[in-house]
Amino acid sequence: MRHDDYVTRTRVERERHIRCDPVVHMPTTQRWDGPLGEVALSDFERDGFLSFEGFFSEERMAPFFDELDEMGRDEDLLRQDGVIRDPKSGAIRSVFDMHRISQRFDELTRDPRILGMVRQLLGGDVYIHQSRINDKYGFQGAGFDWHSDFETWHAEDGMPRMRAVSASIMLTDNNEFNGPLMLIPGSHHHFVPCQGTTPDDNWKSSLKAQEAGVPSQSNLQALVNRGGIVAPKGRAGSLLLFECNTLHASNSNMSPWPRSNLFFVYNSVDNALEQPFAAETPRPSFLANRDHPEPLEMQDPLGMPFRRSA
Ligand code: 6CS
Ligand code: FE
Repeated sequence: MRHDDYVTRTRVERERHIRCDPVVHMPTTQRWDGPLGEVALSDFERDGFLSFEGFFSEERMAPFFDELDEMGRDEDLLRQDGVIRDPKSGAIRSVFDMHRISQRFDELTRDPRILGMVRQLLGGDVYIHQSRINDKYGFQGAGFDWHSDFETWHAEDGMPRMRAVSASIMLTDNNEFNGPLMLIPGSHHHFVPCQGTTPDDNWKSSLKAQEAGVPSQSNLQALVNRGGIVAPKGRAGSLLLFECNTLHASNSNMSPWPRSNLFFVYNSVDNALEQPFAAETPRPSFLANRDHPEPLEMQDPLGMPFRRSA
């Protein structure tokens, strides 16, 4: 039997416990070897996220919109498995594998500032575990229930350790009305096992509305009592980095304004996927990259690869 520090999806509920992995993985001697200073590093360690308003200019984001517009008219693309539609309205909810679909998005995964911060947090080379856009159209975009991404990636994809970070780039403004991401600061320090086994092919429904892998209300209550809830907002081009185990959720979009966020999930090359810990079969590759992880190399925004220093 494989040892498992993060047992979850059991028939009987298990108790929440403190995580068994560091939050910032870079060894202390090289901790400052990157764009994040000590204050930012300790904020991330304490809260489980960092938010950067106006990280990219709105002009820098414009070509990404144009490309998305084009994709929205590409019928072949829209029929692929990685395109998830809202069960009620039929509108696009998520498009997975953005970095494989588009070179422009692929290059953005290697943005030197983002990659520099992520390498610092994860302690060395990283690759893309998952990429996606979550769209919430005005008046109709549905929300996402509370969850830890790591809980799903561990249970359903076999991600062994908490050593991954999501970079969420706001492609539209995120405000209090259009369903911004909400996080529970400090929740990443705890692992909350979830009750209920994983159904076969769970992803076919979980990406529309999650049922397995949602923490109990008593655990959510306890963690919110300690950390509260925050919803970082900002203009298009703002960035949020959040730790893979930070509990998060979002409300539906009741406003007329669309909310579209891009997510790149970076995983350490030393944390490659194994067999799922709590599901029969691994999920498809557009949800969980199982290719031999090639470390990402920084790419300068004008298209020139950076030379790696030793
Ligand atoms: O199942 C997943 O991998 C995804 N689902 C959610 C609700 N968040 C993260 C991830 O994209
Ligand atoms: Fe999530």
